Amino acid sequence: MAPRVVLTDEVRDALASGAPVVALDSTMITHVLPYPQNLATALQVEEVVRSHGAVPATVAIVGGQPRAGLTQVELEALAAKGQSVRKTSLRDLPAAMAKGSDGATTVAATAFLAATAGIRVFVTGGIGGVGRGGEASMDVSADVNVVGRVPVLVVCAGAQSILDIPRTLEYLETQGICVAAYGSDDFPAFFTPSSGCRAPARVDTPEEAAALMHASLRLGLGSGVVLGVPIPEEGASAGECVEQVVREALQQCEEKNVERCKVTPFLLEQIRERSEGDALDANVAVINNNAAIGAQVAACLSKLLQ
Ligand code: PSU
Repeated sequence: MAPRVVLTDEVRDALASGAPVVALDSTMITHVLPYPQNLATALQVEEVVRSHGAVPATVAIVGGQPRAGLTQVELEALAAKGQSVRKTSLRDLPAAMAKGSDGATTVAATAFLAATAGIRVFVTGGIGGVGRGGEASMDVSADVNVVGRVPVLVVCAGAQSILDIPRTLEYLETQGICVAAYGSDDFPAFFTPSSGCRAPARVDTPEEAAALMHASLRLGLGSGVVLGVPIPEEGASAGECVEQVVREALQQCEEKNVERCKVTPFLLEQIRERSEGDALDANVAVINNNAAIGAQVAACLSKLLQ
């Protein structure tokens, strides 16, 4: 039987020798950033990971095959195809494989495939969570479920404030997922450094973040860790502009009594229409920053695991 996740030689060798490896998701490339900025960012993020001493492994489904580590030609193809590549969450993996199609992996699918390949650290932009009105619509991303099932540390800038962050944190708690904020007491909300919700734990260095994951592995919890890294200085003002749009849109929803399940789509549409450029700048700043911190955490963790 073919290996469950096909690795590049570089990723396989790094894992075999216990060297640090960082998984990266592909939805960021196909569904979040536009072409050609998505390609430039994907290449840059891999370079950031390398410059901090880890091997990058972008995860995607290519021709029905789950992969960790893509060639530049494959990254270029994925970036050019953009949203025509299917956004592939956990439930979509069997169909993508059976049909031999391409798939851009979400946080849920990437975390699962990374864990299957033996990769312990995964860097992304933002995680999915409980949607506004999710208590009625049951709009809960598989992201916050899968991280409860696989031993992977997910480095992200939190969940966007278009989601219901207090309920997202509740859900993470129910799943027994260790959640920490990096250099902050508050859990971040992607475009803004604070969601207004306190994070259950705080770490201030890559060593401390790696120690959390190491403890979780030693306990055999079987679940992952979510590390929320606030948006860095260089993306902060663009992020604040997007956040302002979200706040105004939320106000409108309240005034117009918009049905709760329609709030998230409305907010997303408002971000797209009113602050696309700022959202792009903020996304790029976030992903590069997360990659730098994630690679340092992976390097510390690989030492602890030796
Ligand atoms: N939120 C973000 N950025 C993202 C996503 C969500 O701020 O890129 C993407 C990720 O791929 C995430 C997915 O895993 O959306 C969640 O989608 P859903 O809610 O359908 O599970």
